[in-house]
Amino acid sequence: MKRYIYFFLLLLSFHFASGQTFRGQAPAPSSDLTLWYRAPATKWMSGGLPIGNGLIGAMVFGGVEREHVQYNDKTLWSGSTTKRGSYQNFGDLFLEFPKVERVEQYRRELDLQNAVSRVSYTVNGVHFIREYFCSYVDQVIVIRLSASAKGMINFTASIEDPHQDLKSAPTIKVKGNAIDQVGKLDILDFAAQLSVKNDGGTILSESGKVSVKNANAATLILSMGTNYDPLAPGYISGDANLLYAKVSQRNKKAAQMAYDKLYTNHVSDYHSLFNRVNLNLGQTKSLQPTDELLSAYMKGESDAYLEVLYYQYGRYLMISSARGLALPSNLQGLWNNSSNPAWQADLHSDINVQMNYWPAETTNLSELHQTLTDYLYHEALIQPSWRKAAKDDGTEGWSQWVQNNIFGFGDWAKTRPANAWYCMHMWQHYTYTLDKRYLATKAYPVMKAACDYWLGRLVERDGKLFAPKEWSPEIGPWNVEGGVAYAQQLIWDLLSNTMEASIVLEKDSAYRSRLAATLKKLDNGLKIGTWGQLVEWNDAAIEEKYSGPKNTHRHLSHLIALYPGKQISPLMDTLYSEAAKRSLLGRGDLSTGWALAWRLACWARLLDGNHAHQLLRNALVHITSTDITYDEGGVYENLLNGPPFQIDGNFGITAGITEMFLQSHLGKLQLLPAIPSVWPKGEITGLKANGNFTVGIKWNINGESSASIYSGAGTNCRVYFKDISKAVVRDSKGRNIVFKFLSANEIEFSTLKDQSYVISNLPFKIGQ
Ligand code: FUC
Repeated sequence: MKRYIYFFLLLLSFHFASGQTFRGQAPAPSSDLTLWYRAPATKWMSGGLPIGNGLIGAMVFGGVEREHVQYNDKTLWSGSTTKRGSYQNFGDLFLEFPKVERVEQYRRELDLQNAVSRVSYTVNGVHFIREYFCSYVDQVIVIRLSASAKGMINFTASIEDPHQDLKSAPTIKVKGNAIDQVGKLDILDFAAQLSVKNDGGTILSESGKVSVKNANAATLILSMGTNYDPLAPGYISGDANLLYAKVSQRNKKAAQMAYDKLYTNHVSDYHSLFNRVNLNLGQTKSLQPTDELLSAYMKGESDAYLEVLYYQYGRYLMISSARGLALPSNLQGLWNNSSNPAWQADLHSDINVQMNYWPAETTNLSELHQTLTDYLYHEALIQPSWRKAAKDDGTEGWSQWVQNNIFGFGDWAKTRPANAWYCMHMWQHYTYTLDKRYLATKAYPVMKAACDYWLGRLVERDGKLFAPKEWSPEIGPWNVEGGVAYAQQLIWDLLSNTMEASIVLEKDSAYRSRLAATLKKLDNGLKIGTWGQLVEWNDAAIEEKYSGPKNTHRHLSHLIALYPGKQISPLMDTLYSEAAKRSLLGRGDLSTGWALAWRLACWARLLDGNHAHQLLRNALVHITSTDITYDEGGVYENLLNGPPFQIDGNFGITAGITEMFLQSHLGKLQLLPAIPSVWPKGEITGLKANGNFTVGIKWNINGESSASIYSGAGTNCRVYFKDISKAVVRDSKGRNIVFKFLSANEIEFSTLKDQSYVISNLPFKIGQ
């Protein structure tokens, strides 16, 4: 018996991983916002740590004897303009190290403040550090291996391509100190190159691998690409040779640079985006590894540290998966280790692509939104398939499908109102930036073409206009007549915004009158049903059958008007907001990952911070299943949302939390609209609001609360805050600014472009 106990205690004190024992606990990393672990990842989906530059990226496992870095390029798709295909794993880089028996002080981390992943450990008194990052500036993945003693870096690098079953399999060849990977999918050429540079010691290439012996340090550069071109006819430009030349040129350029230079290029570029928003919820930095922190959080034993980490993780993931090319992040952002991932990791448009961009404007990453808005522009107006889809529907403009590959091919089903949903993004990019040139050249033409689609498709019944043959994603029957809230609300939003855009641009007044007349007749999708709910289908029999108070379906398609739309708000009309609340209560607080995020945002829009926070708690539940599950969601130990991993949930939660601090969809800044009682004190800086305002807010239930507002456009500023009457507004020189009372809770003052203002004396209360 004693022996068993001894063995059990021994098990507790060591981690075992592929033959090594791990002992001696590494301290927490010094950087504040870091995901970290005491053992290498065993599973890609739940454990890997993602790095990326918006276009290419990798998942790092952190093995000691065998490192696995699986890499991706957002454009690597099988399929074509006529075949769905799938997003692909690009390849796997392996680094084999000498066998070790005892590993001490092991730590694997993802430093969100610098966008660097690290692995560190000690073997026989020598401390090894590896750093991994994906540079936007230099367009390469960089891996640096170093040690505390000279001559200790020994490894063999190799690359595997997952497409060996193709008729003409990709080739992997060693050329000097580099490994080339070259291949072709259905229509796309791809190429990658890994170069290895040693600092001291020797380097040798043999049998398809590159080995470094007794070096002081080594730097690996991985470059990759495809000949995908979103604007080219057929989406391909240039041949395989040109592509290879570009990829190896990029590699050579980076390989010639000192590691420190690559590192500082990367970190300063990343800081220019990431550092715009800072969140403090009074948390204390956790000294626990992230998996343990998650368990502690679930037991209610940790403070808001994990919430802040998770919030900023959404911004990190966005910067890492949505930059540089007119192609939105897909269902998995850009990370994928499979040739057939769930839903092909496609561009799913009945919620998912949209949700990927929910935090773009509000969390001050507006330029990243262009990876979606530019994509919409060329798909809607330049490439042929979306316009053909509209013609096939017997109308003009553009339309598209639920499942989309990157070559304009779509299938499964049309989700026609998604064109209006997408246009909400086109319009929001304008309302947050007030960039008129963008509105005139990009957004308005796309919006107008979407209006053309609906002007030619709406049908009249009893004096009201309805979208025919509609569907409420992804619930209930197809081809419903007589009004589906999802479609009606979105079309309402599209027509209203397009009218406003034409006013801003002072053009198309006749067209605007047409839109106005249509809007007047349009059923606006807001109707209250028998149990006080917001009706999802006007057809009473369908509504009764599918939308009972006990239906906990994941989609909230009929609540678009509440979030992300702007048709329903308790500040405008409590009749509809109460109905939305009924519907939301009916749908419940448990669902798959992304659906928790949508619920969270809706509760924030209903100004219920405690309920929104409950959804955050429900989203921060540790999941391990990698199967498609609709009823329960949460996060893996790497804090990616699922199951299975689907990145929209990460983005949706970040966007939803932002709605708890600041809302501006009604044309006024609603400060602290949904703060839960567990956050009595805090500060957020750098959020963006409609009207090109940058807003920071500091609150304290027992002290002073204030807001700082930077006016990027010099427009009037309206501020909503309960009992704002005693507020004081000052400019940056401390001069009092006179404001107008619009009500006891709302003030308005004029601003000068590029000037800052501080509102103090805000009487902050929970549920204010
Ligand atoms: C929609 C959702 C599913 C999943 C899929 C990718 O169909 O209903 O839950 O997120 O997209």
